[in-house]
Amino acid sequence: MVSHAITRKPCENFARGLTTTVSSEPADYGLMLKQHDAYLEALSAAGLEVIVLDPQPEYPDAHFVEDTAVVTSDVAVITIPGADTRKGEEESIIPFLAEFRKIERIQPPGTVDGGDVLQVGNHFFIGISERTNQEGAGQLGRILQGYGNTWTTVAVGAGLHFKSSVNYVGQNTLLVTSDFTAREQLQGYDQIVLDSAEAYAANTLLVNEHLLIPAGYPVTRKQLETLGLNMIELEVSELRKMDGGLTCMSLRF
Ligand code: CIR
Repeated sequence: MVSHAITRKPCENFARGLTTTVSSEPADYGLMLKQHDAYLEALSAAGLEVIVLDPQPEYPDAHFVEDTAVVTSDVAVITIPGADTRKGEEESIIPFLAEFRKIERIQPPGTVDGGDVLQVGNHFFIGISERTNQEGAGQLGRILQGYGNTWTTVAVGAGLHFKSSVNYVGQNTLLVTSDFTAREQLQGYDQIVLDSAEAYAANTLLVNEHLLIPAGYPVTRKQLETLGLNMIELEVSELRKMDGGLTCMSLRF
């Protein structure tokens, strides 16, 4: 069970953040705030005390707080985000996490985005991606190991982050896109394999027996219903335009 979430209100210029998504409509701030508010409500409904930090206009991607830290029951590991425009976002999160956890830090030349790190019990999958390098993954893994955890790296071929493609939905089950099903590191878990037209729905977030899922993915919703969890569907149109997903907008611990 987790009890807290740290989030950050998106800033007005959030649409200047990084994105590879081609969209006919530019991202809309009013709608983004509405979707963000609904997300905060869903975290509260899952039993979390939600901390909302102020927007950071100098970092248009800063509401994707997940990328700035990896928080376990023992420690908060502050990352160095892999994208140049995001380096520095992690600094302002430190005092808030320091109230709850011992702080450790990734050191250069390591880079890690929290979006590449998936915790399943005391095991951590660390994706090697355009954002998370081998050096950063190794540093993170060794820190986590020092607190009694295990870890493996996984190559992220497609998609922004590991958790753009793979997430844990409880009951020893991973929700995975088809290109990850055969990965050696992911064997030993049951798998729910996403319909290829619904790959974005891989970014589903399990919080205390609640599943926050993106709206508009009916096949995935049906597949996930078999788990018997409380499902909360959330609109994500503006988030998606900026390559973001439901896990990205909070640090849960
Ligand atoms: C970026 O490209 O860094 C942001 N526009 C999206 C980050 C999404 N974060 C995540 O999946 N953890």
